[in-house]
Amino acid sequence: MSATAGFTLPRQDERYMLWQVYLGLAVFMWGIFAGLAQALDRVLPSTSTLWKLFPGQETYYQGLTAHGVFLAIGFTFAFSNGFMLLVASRAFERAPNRAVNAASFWCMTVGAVLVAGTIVLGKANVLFTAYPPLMAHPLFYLGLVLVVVSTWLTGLAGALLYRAWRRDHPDARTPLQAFAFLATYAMWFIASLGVAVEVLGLLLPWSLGLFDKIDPQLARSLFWFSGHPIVYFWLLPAYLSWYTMIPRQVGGKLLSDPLTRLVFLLFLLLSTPTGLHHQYTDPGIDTWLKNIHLVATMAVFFPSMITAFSVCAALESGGRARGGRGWFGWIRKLPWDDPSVTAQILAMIGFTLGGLSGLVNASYVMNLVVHNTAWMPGHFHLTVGTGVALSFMGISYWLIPHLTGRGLVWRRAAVVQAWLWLIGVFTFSRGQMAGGLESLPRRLSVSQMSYGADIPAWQTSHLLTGIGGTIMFISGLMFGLIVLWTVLRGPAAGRVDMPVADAMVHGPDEGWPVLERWPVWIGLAVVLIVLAWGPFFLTYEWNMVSTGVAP
Ligand code: HAS
Ligand code: CU
Repeated sequence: MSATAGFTLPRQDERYMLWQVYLGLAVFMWGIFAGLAQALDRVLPSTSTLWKLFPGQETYYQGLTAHGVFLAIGFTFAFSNGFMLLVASRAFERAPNRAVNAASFWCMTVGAVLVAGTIVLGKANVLFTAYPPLMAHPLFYLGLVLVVVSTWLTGLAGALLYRAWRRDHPDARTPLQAFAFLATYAMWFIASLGVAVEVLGLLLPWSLGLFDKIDPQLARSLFWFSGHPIVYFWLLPAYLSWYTMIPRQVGGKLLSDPLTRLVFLLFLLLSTPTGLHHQYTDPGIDTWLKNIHLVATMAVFFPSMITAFSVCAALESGGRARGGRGWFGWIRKLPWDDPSVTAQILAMIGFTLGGLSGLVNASYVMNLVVHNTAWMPGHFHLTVGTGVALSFMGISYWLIPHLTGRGLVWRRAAVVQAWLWLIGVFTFSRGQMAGGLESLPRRLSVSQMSYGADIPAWQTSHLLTGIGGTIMFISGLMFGLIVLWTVLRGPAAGRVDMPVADAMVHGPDEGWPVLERWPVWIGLAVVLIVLAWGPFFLTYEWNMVSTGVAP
């Protein structure tokens, strides 16, 4: 029984959440289809025919835009909105404001249609970073605005829930899952202001012809203001599940409730002052400032290390409660036949390597070796492509039965699906990373490249990337079929409970009261951002001119 089993959410409210999850999953299926084209581009000898086979992807860059935007922005945001708001509503035991919840759903839907439509029509071949001077159709930018506004509305729905709940519980500790929601969406709201200014102030008016020049360097920097914290906006819903749900699913306990809160607060504080680690090689930005962002990046590594330790402890408590003995005997006793658990443990294993490769990226000197090479897709398919995506698949394996009342079909196939994803991504990322270390550029069509096709050091990389990516596609397709069949034909098994874990060593009331003081944490987050980004914006003009970047 979950702690919130007594509370039922009105069906209509749940429906908006469920449909937002469905939308995310539909976009996911389209995104992995685009991913297959990317994988085949590495191994098929030619070229133009490949891109004719995939509708809406007549060129490599159109396909790569679809792949990146659908998966990194559409799938993650929509899934997170639906899942996180459900969790927060359950934790607060209240229905969210229906109009706000509905507005979030409709903004996401209309935004997704505009973004996907412009990409498919070939009017937005700008990749997911949308760097100018590449220009997309104005409707593409408008779609992006709506998608981001949808996340703000979901955040607002959660904040309203909190306000109402606090009125009734002036002295109580916020339920942990709701706390995680608030930290995640507060972090993202502040962080997303960079990309909001970029799109509304630069890209959209420029694409409408309101001015004919744009400053690519300023646009890039505004993008990365949001672009690093966005990775934690993708990640934190998975962390919420790893901390507060997986322990219950494996029959164990969450290590410490206050420590978990501290971790989410550290992300609120440290996610945004880091963005310049994407711009180590950019001109016109002082090295000392880049190094400040480097230090903040190393600091934001820390809460993930706490997570690794805490989640391992929780898994161990579950394995031991199930009779596991000895140093490693508990691992075997984990419920590996449960696809939701297996997918998420394998996501953690993939993410461990992704996180470690992030250390390489963050280190200034090593970054110069791997920046803009195929190493990067190796890194982020282990992080967002596995730590997050495979976790979301694992979550779906209980979430869809929970919301539809239909039992999960083909459980064994679902377990195989999770393993296949890990095998696929390991093969893929091994290929990409090895290629990157041999200077293979990223964002390059291998089947169409005019040089380097015969470089021996790249051949194994292409092969592994092609094979690994294809395995990932097969796994993703299996996932889609399992979910679809569950929704359409799953046995009417009744709703499974939402898992909510109890704490092992420290309960909610043992934490410092200051953990509940949102103005303190949000204020501190803003101060850190001003310290890390203020000098950049203040000296921007002068730096550009004095270093010869701008006339
Ligand atoms: Fe990153 C580039 C640095 C995390 C995604 N990153 C990217 C890009 C993406 C991305 C998409 O400093 C490319 C953007 C583009 O298109 O240009 N990244 C880091 C660092 C971290 C990090 C230091 N990245 C992420 C996450 C992502 C993500 C999370 C998505 C979700 N990344 C960089 C840098 C660049 C970069 C540079 C720019 C490079 C360049 O030059 O362009 C850290 O936050 C990572 C911390 C993670 C860990 C792992 C903890 C492990 C855990 C699991 C434990 C396992 C258990 C299982 C419990 C320390 C929590 C046990 C199992 C049993 C069975 C017992
Ligand atoms: Cu980053």
